[in-house]
Order: sequence, then C-alpha cells, then structure tokens
Amino acid sequence: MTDALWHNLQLCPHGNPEQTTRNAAIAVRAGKIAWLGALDELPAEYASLLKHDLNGAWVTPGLVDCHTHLVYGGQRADEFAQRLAGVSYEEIARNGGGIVSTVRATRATDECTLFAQAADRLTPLLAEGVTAVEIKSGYGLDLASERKLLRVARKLGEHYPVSVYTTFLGAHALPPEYAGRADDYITLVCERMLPALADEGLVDAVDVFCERIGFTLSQSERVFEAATRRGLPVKIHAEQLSNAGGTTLAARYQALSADHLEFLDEAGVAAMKAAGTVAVLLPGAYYFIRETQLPPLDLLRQYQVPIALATDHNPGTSPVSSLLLTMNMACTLFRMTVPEVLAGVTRHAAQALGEAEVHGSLAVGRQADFAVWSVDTLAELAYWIGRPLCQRVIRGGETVYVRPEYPQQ
Ligand code: DI6
Ligand code: FE
Repeated sequence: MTDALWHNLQLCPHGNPEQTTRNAAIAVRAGKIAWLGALDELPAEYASLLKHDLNGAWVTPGLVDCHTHLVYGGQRADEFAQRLAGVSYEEIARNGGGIVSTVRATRATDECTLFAQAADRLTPLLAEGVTAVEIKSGYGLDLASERKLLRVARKLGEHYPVSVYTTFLGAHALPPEYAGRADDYITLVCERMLPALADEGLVDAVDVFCERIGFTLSQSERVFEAATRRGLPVKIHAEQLSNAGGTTLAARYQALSADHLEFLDEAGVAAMKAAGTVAVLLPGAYYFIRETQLPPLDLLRQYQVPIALATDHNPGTSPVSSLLLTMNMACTLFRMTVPEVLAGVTRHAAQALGEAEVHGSLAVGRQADFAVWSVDTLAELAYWIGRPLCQRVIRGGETVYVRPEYPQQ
C-alpha cells in the first residue's frame, strides 16, 4: 500500500536550499511521485489519498553515499595506534600493512560473516536517510574473493531498503602473491577477473587506485581499456597522496567521477570539466589520515565541476559510517558551503553514480525515495554532530525507517 499524500512538510526537492516550498505535499502512487508542490495547488484527484501529516518537517531526496568500501573482514585499530605513534599511512602500507592486511582478513572471512559485518556498517547510513549507496570490492584481490565481496554487496541491496551500485576495484592494491609482478596482476584483473565478474552481473562500474602505493598511469589505463571494451563506466581514486595524473587519464575515459583529489592541479580540473567527470571529495579520509593538503575547491568552483561528498567508509583511512558527519567535515575542513554539501550528498552524488535521473532529486515520475528531517533549517543537517536528525525514510512510497519517537505509519 504505497498510495498516499504526505503533507504539512517543507520541501527541498533537489538538495538546493534556495529552491524550497513551504507547506508542501507529495502525492505517491504505486511507489512513484505522482505530484509534488505547494499544498494549496494540490490537484483535486490527489485530495482523497490516505494522508500522512509530517508536522512541518523538512523533506529532501534520499541521500546518496557514492563512494564506500563497506565489505571487508576485520578492522585496523592496531594500525591506527601505530599512526598515532607517528608512523605514516604510506609507511604502514609499504611495510606490508594497510590494504593488504585487510585483504588477508577478508580472504579468511566467509560470505555470511562478511554480510553481517557490512550490514552493521550500512544500517547507520540508512538511519541517516541514505537510500542509495555505492560499494566497492578491492579487499579480495583474487577472483573468488572479489566475487565474494561483490555478491555480499548485491545481497545487501536485496535485504536492506537501499539501492546498491557495485564497483569492481580489483586494482586497489597488489596482492602478496604478485609481489614484484604488478603488470601480471593487472593482466589477471583485465583478462580474467573483470570479464568473469561482469558476466555474472556483479559489476556496475570499474575503479582503480592510481597512486605511488597503488597502480601506475599505464596500469590504470589498461584497466580502463578493459572496462570500456565491456561497456562499463570507470572512476578513479586519484591525487590522494600525490599528483600522479590519474584524473586527466580518467577524464579521457569519460570517468563518472574522480575521487579524493587533494593534490589535483588546474590541468586536472580542466580535464574533468571537459569530460563531465564529478569530483568526489572524501573529508573523512582527509581527517583520519591527518592530511594537510586541501583539495582545490576554488578551482573546482571556478570550472563549475560538480562536487559530491561520500564517506569513503573503509577500515584504513575512513572508518566513518555517517554521511551527516561527512557533510560537517566538508564544511569545517574544506570550507564548503551548506548548499554545496547538500548538493554533494544528493544530486551531485547521484551524478557520480551515473544515476542522476533516478536518485538525488525529487520529481514527478521518479521513485518516491525521500528523507524526513527533525530540523528547523536545512543548515542543521551539516551543523549538528552525532545527533539523530532523520525521523523517517520513505523508499518506493513505503516507510522503511522510523525513529522510535515518531508515529510508525
Ligand atoms: N584510498 C583510500 O583511502 C582507501 N583505498 C584507497 O584506494 C584506503 C583503503 C585502506 O587503507 O584499507
Ligand atoms: Fe576509497
């Protein structure tokens, strides 16, 4: 039973606080938005729908977390302690820790356990109004283990009220059995893993960690070639620890997004603009590794590159399960504005997934996915820290989450 009129609400349909409607309503039929706008303009045909009174609460599109690594085994609190004692993230990685230590733990963890652990990381996001999430593989680094991660990601989307977009990140790190043979590993990624996983319907996009502790430009390009041959869109982890030029390469492959970008230069920004590539900024990782190089916000603004934000949830550099905290960090650490961070978790995040027509904006004909917020002003979404603000989440017209304090309709 999804037909209803949600009314007595303040509507922010595109995640833009300059485009809002007071005393608004949303009419839902068969899980889709049939009409939305000011209540006093409601067409008569919707007046008889079952009514839900939201008591003046704000409504935004369901939020989108467009970059996560939610599925992995174990945790890295010991490494955190080492870093507190002064060892850098790169040093730990070069000494056989870092991503590869999570790969060992992930390979040793069965699919059921991985599912349960990933679900524990996902549910706090859902309670914050997230209705679409991207999940990367990249902690398996062999065919069977990467398959296991992508299957868990798909299964999360079947068991939880969220649209899951999977990304194959086989080129995340060099697995220990390929030490000294990075080109051979990339051959495995391109010729065996990617085709097999794509054939199984497990891959929506392909990503590469292009970095001095990851893969080179030419290795990244081989992965992009293989993805393009398969008709799969690409994205990139680039310019996180140094300027390796990955963004410009990714732009040549019309990448959906280039992510991290602290060391991005003007040529990279211009390449993104020309290719329509979204900049995905990850303030959780910037904060957690105590980075000091800020992403080039002024250049991204000047070139009007759409900026998205994501948690980058992962055990090494961003153990963050809050998109609201991520918005706060983007304001505090990156000096982003409230309109920018709201766009960053709605329409720009949807664009980074190549799903701008489906998520991140509310319009007639779209699936009725929206979040209801207990705030007086939208700026509060980026302002409060560690406080539950979402009172209700509607997905496909159904209430899929309600805070216990609110009516369970
Ligand atoms: N960049 C990151 O920040 C994560 N992956 C990546 O390519 C880190 C992953 C990890 O340390 O486990
Ligand atoms: Fe990442």
